[in-house]
Amino acid sequence: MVSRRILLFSFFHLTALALTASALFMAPTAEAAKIDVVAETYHVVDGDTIDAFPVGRIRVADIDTPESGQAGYAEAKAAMRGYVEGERVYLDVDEVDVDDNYQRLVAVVYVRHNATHLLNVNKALVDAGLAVVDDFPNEFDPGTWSLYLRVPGPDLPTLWDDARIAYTQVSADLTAAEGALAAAQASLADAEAERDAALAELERVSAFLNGSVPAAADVLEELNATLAELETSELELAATQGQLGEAQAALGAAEAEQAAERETLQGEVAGANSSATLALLGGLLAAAGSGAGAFFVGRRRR
Ligand SMILES: [Ca+2]
Ligand SMILES: [Ca+2]
Repeated sequence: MVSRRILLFSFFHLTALALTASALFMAPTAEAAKIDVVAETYHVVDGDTIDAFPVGRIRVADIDTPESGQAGYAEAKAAMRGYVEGERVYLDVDEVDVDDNYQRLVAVVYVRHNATHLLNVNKALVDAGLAVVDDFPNEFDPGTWSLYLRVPGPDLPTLWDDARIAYTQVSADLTAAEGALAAAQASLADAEAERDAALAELERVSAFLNGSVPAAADVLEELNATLAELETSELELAATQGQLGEAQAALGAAEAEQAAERETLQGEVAGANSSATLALLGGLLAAAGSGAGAFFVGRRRR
């Protein structure tokens, strides 16, 4: 949980600043102002390294105790456990660097000695010959350390409570941030699913278009062919209509000729008829003339 560790250190920086500011502002005593944060020790790593809640690993400032396997290691570690294990520790944090290259908080560690004073554990270990001074360039000057720091008991629990409240708030914020992160991840997953669906739809439409455009081209080609056929048919129709017109004209001419012929024939027939009628009339008249003569002759004989 890298983010949790970063937050924890951010929390520490802010808390240390806030508590330093409030301690300076309250200024219960000049010495109490040295205490930046209060923590609870839950593990002693060795003579100069401890773990405490809520600040995490602490490198005890400007002293060295023997490493594992070296003479004095066990004694130094046992002495540190005797001072701080399970105890509330009062930390003067290095305001120059705050933590070291291993992200350990650099601090002078105090424990409650009595109602009015804290014990400087760093100096106690040096004085007992369990640690040596190793004066790093930082806030602290081991030459000025006194074994006891005047910090009346009632002054510090408030700082501790502030730290605990602040830590609780940071934890709640962290939980909320983790919730928000989970929600954001869920939203991202939803968005990815929507994107995938959109891509699939796009692919489907593309496939459809790739299939249908050639099909549409085929249909267009067929339509063009049909149109060409229609144009040809129209030309043929026009030609046929022309021929039909000529045929009609020829028919009209033939009819006119026929009519003229018929008229001629009728004239001849009529002429022939009138000649015959005249001959008949002549005959009749001739007959009538002879009949009348005979009649008159007969009348005269009586
Ligand atoms: Ca400090
Ligand atoms: Ca120093």
